[in-house]
Amino acid sequence: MACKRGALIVLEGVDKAGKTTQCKKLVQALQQSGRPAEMMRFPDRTTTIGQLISAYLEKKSELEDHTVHLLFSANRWEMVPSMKKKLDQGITLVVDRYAFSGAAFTSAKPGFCLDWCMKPDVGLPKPDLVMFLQLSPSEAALRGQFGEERYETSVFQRAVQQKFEQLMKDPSVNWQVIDASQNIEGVHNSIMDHSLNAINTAQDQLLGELWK
Ligand code: 2DT
Repeated sequence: MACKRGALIVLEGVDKAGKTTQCKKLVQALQQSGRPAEMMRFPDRTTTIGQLISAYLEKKSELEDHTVHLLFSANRWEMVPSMKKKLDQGITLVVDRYAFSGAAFTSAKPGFCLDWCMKPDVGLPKPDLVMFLQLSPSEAALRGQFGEERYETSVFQRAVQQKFEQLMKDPSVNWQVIDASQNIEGVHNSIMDHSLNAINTAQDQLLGELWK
């Protein structure tokens, strides 16, 4: 490594937990403190694969459940070369959803097991830190109606939450649970603390491989 590598930091959580807001604030705060950082999100709806996923989520098209699961995974794999390049250049990547959403959402559908759902993402760049923004379904409901996209119902979100809880039992991943019921600044401060730790630790370590 010519320069110290950036950290791969992921934010996960159920809908309304504030992931996107917090990703943006984290990137801004890191940049302001002189640490190169960029935001990414999955699905990345800008690529050809991402457009197929986006049409499915907007209910403009139907896709078979296994097929769309593999497309979500392919949408991560297609970004891997550019992710590795940026991390090598010392840029910290702050990612809004990753393979954990992939496994949690599909395995919440009938007929899917978590193990099968994790398989296509085995070997992806392993996050140095995964923060789960924890918000109870009742608190999420207070933040307003769900949107119109596929998966945006309280019944499905509860099933997804249970799958996330199973994924968080895996000690090979650096999970940190963040209380997302605090105000925006409070949540941000916790996220910033964990992120600075992860950035310091990651710079002297090789990037790992997820679930391997
Ligand atoms: P956003 O609202 O954050 O754009 O998410 N999803 C996401 C999956 O089912 N599998 C995946 O691999 C990922 C990354 C979660 C769009 C929806 O897509 C779901 C919500």
